[in-house]
Amino acid sequence: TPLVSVSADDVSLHCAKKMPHANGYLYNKDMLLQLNCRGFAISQFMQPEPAKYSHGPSLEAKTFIQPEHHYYAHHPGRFFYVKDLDTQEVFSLPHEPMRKTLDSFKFSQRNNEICWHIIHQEVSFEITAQLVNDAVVECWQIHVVNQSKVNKNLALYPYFTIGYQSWMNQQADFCPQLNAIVAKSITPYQKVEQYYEHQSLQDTTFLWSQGKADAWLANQQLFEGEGGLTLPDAIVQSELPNQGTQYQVACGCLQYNLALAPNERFQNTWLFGPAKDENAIKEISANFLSTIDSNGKEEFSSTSVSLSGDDRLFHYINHWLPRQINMHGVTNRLTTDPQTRNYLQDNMGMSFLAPLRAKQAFLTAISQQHITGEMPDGILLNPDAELKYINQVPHSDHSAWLAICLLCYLDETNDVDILHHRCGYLDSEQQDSVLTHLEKAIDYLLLQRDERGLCYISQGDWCDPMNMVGHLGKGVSSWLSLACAYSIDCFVTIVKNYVSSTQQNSCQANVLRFTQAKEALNHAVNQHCWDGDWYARGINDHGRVFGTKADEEGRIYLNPQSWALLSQAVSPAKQYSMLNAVQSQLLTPYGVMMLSPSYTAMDEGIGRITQKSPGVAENGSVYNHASVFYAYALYQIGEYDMAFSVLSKMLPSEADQLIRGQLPSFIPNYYRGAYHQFPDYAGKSSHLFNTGTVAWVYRCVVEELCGLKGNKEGLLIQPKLPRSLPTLTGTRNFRGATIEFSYQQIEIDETKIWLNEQQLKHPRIDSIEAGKTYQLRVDLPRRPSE
Ligand code: CEZ
Repeated sequence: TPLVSVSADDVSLHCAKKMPHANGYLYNKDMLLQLNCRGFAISQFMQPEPAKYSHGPSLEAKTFIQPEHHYYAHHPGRFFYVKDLDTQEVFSLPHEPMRKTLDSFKFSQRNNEICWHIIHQEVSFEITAQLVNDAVVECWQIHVVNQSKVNKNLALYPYFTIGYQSWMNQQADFCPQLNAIVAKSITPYQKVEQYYEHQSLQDTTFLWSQGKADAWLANQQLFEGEGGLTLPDAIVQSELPNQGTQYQVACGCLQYNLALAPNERFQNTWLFGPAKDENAIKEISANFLSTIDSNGKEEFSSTSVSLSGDDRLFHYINHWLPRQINMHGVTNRLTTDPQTRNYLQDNMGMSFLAPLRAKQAFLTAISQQHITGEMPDGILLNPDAELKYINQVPHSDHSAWLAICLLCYLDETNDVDILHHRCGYLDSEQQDSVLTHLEKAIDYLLLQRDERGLCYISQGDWCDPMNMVGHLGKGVSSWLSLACAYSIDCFVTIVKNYVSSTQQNSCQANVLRFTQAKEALNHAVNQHCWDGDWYARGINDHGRVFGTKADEEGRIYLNPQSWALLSQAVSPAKQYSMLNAVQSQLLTPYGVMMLSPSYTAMDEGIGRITQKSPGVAENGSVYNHASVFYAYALYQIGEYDMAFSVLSKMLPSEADQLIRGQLPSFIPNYYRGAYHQFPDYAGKSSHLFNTGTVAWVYRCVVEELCGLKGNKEGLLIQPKLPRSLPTLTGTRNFRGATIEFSYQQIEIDETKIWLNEQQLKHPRIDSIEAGKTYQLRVDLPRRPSE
């Protein structure tokens, strides 16, 4: 068997050791469960702020989800110890904590479940984790089958981490009425008001068993004894001691003694999660059988693309990309105050899968715009939500995303009504149409420019940690200036395509003014930020242009180059040298780095980004969100081969999967960069599946590669196949219709298009009818090889 196998239903890993961090995730709107192949788990739920019910062994910091998560021996997990009662041999599943080599191992991510299929000493174990739809609880099932020819006497012990819950109060016990281990705690607080606020918290963790266990233990220290996790005293003893805890760390461990004749099977189900109290546990367990359902249930209608052969990129696009986008849309990255640019871009992705949901989100965001036109740092999703972490730092770019994301939504849906929808403001009673909100956003951006006509960066733009370029109020961002120009372009397209001609008249003055401003922005960037072969990243408070040849570190940044293509700031001659510079300085086997060389020391004129480890995150990793901007931009200028290659590198290939260390079931936010500085680490996945990348990948695939992009009249047809793909076939769902397409590159001079066997004069399907299926065939002239 290969190390990683990919089938229509799953992505599987066949070894627990070669890719120890390989992981998968399950989600529903209220929770996220990440499971790594060896049994470690990260689980979070919303109440409504993110919270945990399975903790580390000591007090943990509360923070946002981090890349390159570190696993350690006592890391929370869901494990099953197994003891052969005849030989006394003990091993643990799926791999941790004992780390014994098992006869066969398979870890699979499926749409609705994560499972392991393990065979050891002629006993097979199938372990499945699922989320119960719309409930905050993990559902675990095991099937044990004796595959040998002799009787097997086994003891099976699920050992689920509860961990350190609270420095004020924690205790755990077995509750016979519930048939569950119940670990209660009190979330620590000091202010009286918090006592009342905390009334609704689910401070109890429970492990409920469907079948009756023979013994139990809820005391972590007693569980380990002197043997530690690799051979816990409690497992060595013949029976768990049925003991709870008082103000000690809890665990959920149950014992089942199994006497299995050949072919005999044992099965059980456990529920594990948070609850308010015993009554809640009773209810959850009583309901689980009737409610168990798929997580991330396909409530979206997705476009699928298929390619003959089992290419990983296409497999990802068909099976996992919509799921990853939906996860962002449904969980809001497990925050109650998503960063504005993330919220808008995540919902740009949702425009394809669940347009109503996307619309609602856009309106929510727009209603929080300031009357000045400024979009806030963070969108509050409920009345009690507060701006936290990075949202307390002023960033300058949020207003630029409105027109960009709305244009995509309009192209997909033609929902022109949204432009007339009236929304309020965060700080004013005034109500205006969405169209006016869009104008205000651009006006705000235009106002925030310096005497050169470049946009102030404040304490960051798209790049969060670029916080000291402009904190004194002078520094400017070339990227934001270009993004502002591109945003204007999107606005103008919105007006041209989606505003009725009568109303266009009232916008005309603004369209003209904005168009001139766009030219001025592009001009200013060319004048002040062109460095001979590429664009600099900005000019800081002290007047230093950075991201240039003069810099030893951070000489070239990717984003200004990509967005100069999008905003059409770059002339053909400049474009040539710019693309060369990107290819020669930023390209690695794992994708395009965000900047290079990575910073190795703090630069107080740039900020926190230069303090991040070199090659990590914004400091010069292959930051997929930045890469996909580049891919999208390459499609706009006709560089289809390069664009496709950038997209393909977002997933591990068979050749480099050991270096990347992850499965091809999601695109991570980055792979380590600093390719020339720290080659030993380059290519390693961050394993973080929260990323603005995926919405853009979807756009790249559907609108660009497949070339099926909506507009006011219908669907434009302009496939952008790379030379490496002689054919492409697939299905696209669009405004309720189904388009079955089939493209080929052959020896002809001009593109020919057939719709339901009729040749089309224009590359467009007009007046598409919902419910209908269309057959689209396109013959494309094969381009000579380069
Ligand atoms: O966070 C992302 C942000 O969610 O970084 C992107 C930005 O555009 C996204 O909105 C680029 O900066 O250092 C920080 O403060 C950053 O905020 C990071 O945490 C970064 C992480 O990769 C988390 O996703």
